[in-house]
Amino acid sequence: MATRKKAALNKSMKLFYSPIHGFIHKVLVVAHEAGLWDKIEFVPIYPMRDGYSIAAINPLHKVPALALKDGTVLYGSQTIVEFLDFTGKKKLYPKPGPKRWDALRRLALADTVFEVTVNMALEKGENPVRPSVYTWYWPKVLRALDQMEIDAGKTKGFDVGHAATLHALSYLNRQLGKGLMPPVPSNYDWRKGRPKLTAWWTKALERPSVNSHFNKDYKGNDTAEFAQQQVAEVLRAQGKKLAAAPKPQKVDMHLD
Ligand SMILES: N[C@@H](CCC(=O)N[C@@H](CS)C(=O)NCC(=O)O)C(=O)O
Repeated sequence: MATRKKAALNKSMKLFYSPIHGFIHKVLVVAHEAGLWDKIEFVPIYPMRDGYSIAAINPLHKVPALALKDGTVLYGSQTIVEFLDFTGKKKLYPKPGPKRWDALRRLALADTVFEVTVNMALEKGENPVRPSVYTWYWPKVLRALDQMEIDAGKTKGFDVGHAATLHALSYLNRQLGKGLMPPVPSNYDWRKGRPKLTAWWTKALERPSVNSHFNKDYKGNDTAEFAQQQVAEVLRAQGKKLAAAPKPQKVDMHLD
């Protein structure tokens, strides 16, 4: 039996995600922290490239999505990280009480920074660009970064809110590097004037769960053909066939 096939047999879940260089995926960080890395078969999906469709198993056609052996598919990164933490070492969600509410607040803060950064990056490809998208979203990012600076000075340890903060900051870095639109200054550096957040970020980059993928090129198979085979496997586990799936959309938006 081929080595990849053999290795795949030991995996109890498939994680559909986009291996973007320089991006710290909170789902990957949590999977690693939970001790589940080896149980996962990683399936690259680039939802905005032709030929990659996950719509048959996730009606939102979004990544990340986590498929279990029985064909159950979890989507929404918040759902997936809670599932992974619960299934694994159960350490990134403090027990109900002030610490947990604070971790969840920071999770929401960071995930919204990620979401508005995605929206700003997508808007860049529009013609004409609606400047209001930027004037509305950018102040949210600035206020959130200031809150992260306060949080960095107060919180200890590493919880799900921290994983999400890495996710948001790394994605923001990537999009700032590619250039956003005014009023986002060109060469904006969120580290300037935020020494606690900068120190926290630098230290967090040393974690094995971050090293596992940060700034590493993806070495596995990331072809559309492989992705569609994996989608078909999930459908088979659900007792369905890929032929019944909606056709991939024609894509004219670009984001990575
Ligand atoms: N709220 C979702 C957001 C995930 C998300 O924004 N995924 C983007 C990755 S860039 C995506 O798949 N976009 C494709 C699309 O919207 O069609 C989560 O946290 O999982």
